[in-house]
Parts: sequence; structure tokens; C-alpha cells
Amino acid sequence: MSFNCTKLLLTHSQIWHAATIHPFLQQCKLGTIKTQQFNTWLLQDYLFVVEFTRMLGRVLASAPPHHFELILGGLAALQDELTWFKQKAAERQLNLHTKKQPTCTEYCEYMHSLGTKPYPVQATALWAIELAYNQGWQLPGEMPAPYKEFANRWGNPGFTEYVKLLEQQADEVLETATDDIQQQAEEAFVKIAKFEQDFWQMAFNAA
Ligand code: HMH
Repeated sequence: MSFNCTKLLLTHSQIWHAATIHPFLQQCKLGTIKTQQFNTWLLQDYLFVVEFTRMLGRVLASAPPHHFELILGGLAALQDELTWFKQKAAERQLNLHTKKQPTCTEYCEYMHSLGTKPYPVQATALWAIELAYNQGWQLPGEMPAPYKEFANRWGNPGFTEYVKLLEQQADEVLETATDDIQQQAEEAFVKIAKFEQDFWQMAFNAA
């Protein structure tokens, strides 16, 4: 089997499971998550998405022109997402100028470090980051209000399609990448899976 995104998911199924199935999401589905815990996730994710937007800008800068369209669409969606996060924070009377927790800081620093990696590594990382939220919010099934809106943002069919196209773009460049670059892509995938697991867990740390 050739080296591609499907192979990464199969090779690292256990850690990927931990990245996408977490008590935070299960408690959103059950409606039992504490408001304070949900708000902690919301604020940390806003801070994450600011840095993720910058990462996507760097991915664009590294990408071949025939990959621009999808990435530019992703950047436009992130502009909308940042506005939406600010609305959600305002509704909940949360202060966006809050401190990143260590996990969020480390994850953001890691995204920054990806900017100097070969494009196939960046494309794989981008796909993994988006797939984690697509699957994470989708797998529990229909969530009650107010969590339904959040689940829908990353679980909706259009987002699933976007993630599939990201996978195709990553696969295309992984196929012809050197063994060393493929190995770097695999390391990035594993690192992101661990960060995603830790990210959900932050909701249960004291704010
Ligand atoms: C932590 N991972 C995290 N936050 C997000 N918003 C996404 C992935 C997907 O955009």
C-alpha cells in the first residue's frame, strides 16, 4: 500500500481514536458538560483558530498553484469562523483576551514550526487538524442545543467534503515525496493527534 492519509489513519488508529472520541464531546452530546468547561474550550479554541489562520496562510505560501483554490476557500471560511467565535464569546459574556493554557500554547507553537517544513508535511498536518474536528464533532451524532450549532460547524457535510479534498491534495504530494518527508508527515500526524486529545482535556482544567 502506498503512503497516504488512509495509511496514517490505519497505522495510528488508537491515537486517532483518542484524538476524536473524548469525554468533552460525549458530555456535549449528553448535554451534561458544565458551562464553565464548555466556555474554557470555546476561548482556547478561538485563540487556537487565530494561530491556525496564520498557519493556513503559510501553507498557501508553500503550496503549488493548483492547490490555491481549496486553501483560499479555507481561509475565507476561517474569516467567517473568527467572526462567529467572537459572536459566541459575546453571547456568553466571555473575554477573548484570555491567557492560553500550556497545551494551546504548545500546539500554536507547533503550528508555527510547520512553516519551515516541506509542503507535503504541511498539507498532511492541515488535513489532520481539520479531520480531527470533523470527526470529533460528527461521531457523537446529533447534539442538543446549544451544542448542536458547534457540532454542525465542523460536522456538516460541506466541511466533510472540504476535508476529503484536503486529503486528496495531501495524498497527491505524499505519493512522490521522499521517504524522509513521508516520515516527517507521519510524525506530524502523530503529534497533531496527541495535541488534539490534550486540547479537549483542557476544558476540564481549572480556568
Ligand atoms: C484544536 N483543532 C482544534 N481546533 C480547531 N478549530 C480545529 C482543529 C479545526 O479547525
